[in-house]
Amino acid sequence: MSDNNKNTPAIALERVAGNGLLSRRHLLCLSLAGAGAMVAESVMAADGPALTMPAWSRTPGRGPSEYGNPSSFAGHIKRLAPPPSASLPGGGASRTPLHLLQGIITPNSLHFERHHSGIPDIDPAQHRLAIGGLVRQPLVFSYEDLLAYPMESRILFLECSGNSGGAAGPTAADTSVGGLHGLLSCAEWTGVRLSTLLEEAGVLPEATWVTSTGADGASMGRSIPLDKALRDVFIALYQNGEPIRPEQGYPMRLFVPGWEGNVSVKWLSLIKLASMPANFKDETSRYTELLPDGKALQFTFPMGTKSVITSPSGQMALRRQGVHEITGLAWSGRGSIRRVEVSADGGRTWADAQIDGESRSLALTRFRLPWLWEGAPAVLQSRATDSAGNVQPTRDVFLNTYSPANRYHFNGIQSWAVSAQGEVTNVYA
Ligand SMILES: Nc1nc2c(c(=O)[nH]1)N[C@H]1C(S)=C(S)[C@@H](COP(=O)(O)O)O[C@H]1N2
Ligand SMILES: [Mo]
Repeated sequence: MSDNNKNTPAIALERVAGNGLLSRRHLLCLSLAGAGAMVAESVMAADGPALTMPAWSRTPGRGPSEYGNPSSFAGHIKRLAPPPSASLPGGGASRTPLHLLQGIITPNSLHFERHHSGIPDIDPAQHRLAIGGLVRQPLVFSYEDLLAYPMESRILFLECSGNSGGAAGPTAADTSVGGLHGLLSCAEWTGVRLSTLLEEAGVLPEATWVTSTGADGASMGRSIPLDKALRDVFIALYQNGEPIRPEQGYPMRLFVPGWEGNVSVKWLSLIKLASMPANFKDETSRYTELLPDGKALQFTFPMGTKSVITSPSGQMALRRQGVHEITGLAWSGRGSIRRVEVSADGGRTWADAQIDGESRSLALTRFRLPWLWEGAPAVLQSRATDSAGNVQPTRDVFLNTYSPANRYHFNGIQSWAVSAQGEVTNVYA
């Protein structure tokens, strides 16, 4: 490996926007462009050990097990969970460590959690799902009953409408992308279409709303319009191939694709057809945007068009100059992601990022773009556009639309500052 090109790329780099953003075509040959050279040199420097057979190659390892765990060296990859609160038994939230993960799928153990009254320990043999209200024939289903229905699987994101609320606050918190935006996860959910069960119960013509209630101590309930319920809502029984976790609503939860997490009622036990919303506590006192005049919007269901850079991101540090991959996640509650643009100069100039794999409707989408960091301060941003043409707003545009006290449905552009020393911090640009 040549020693004269530590920080200077060996090939001609095509710059596509200010402050070092490079063409997507370099994604395929980042190592030629200098990043790999550094890695290879560190192996050379470590010389001896790299050429010796390590201890773990000289004896048999541990045998197979019944249920696997991550490597003990990956034990730092955890949900960001605050200490339990005495005033809210079982309540609170934990966040997905978005900065420590790759791809678009959230492992089940790291799916974010939001509980209003803790996780009930439900015996599926005793759990029932009742369907009543404005139906011809009220029905009751056991878990076994539901397992016998035809199922379908979809990769879908779930986001709390309180996610990123901290980014609407007056000062930029010193936190990670998971700490700020981690009430967001994406999984392959499998279950039974609600329309199948509603057809069996026979929806009466007066019915226009579907209300659902969970079996947790909070009896959390929400209402959704019937047309959405019939379009794509389902009762999720599996999460990434295994039965859904207690944290996610075992043995069954409502899953409402693209809509604020709160309507996807966990530990689902009752569905009632009605001619109007039930006006449950959680749909009247929270979860929608507070306006400058003190009124609040009623029922903001779909999640906004949004993206965040997950690396480099808050509390990380760039340890060398040279080419880095900027990567992050984009999503929209109104369709798929058509475009993600990235800026390294605080939004003055932008370049199109590469969408990784296919962009799925109502799922997280991963984006990537190479960036040449030559030691100058930078402000990294991303901006998503969805298939319906909605463009993610700047933070200022979002804040000017609502009351300064509003913390729901924040989807403004996130800025990460990179200092001359390579430290990455959350900033308001
Ligand atoms: N029964 C019940 N359903 C619930 C909740 C709850 O506390 N109880 N929390 C809601 C909220 S606010 C969100 S954001 C999502 C969180 O789902 P998760 O914990 O699987 O991530 O579940 C929703 N469904
Ligand atoms: Mo939520």
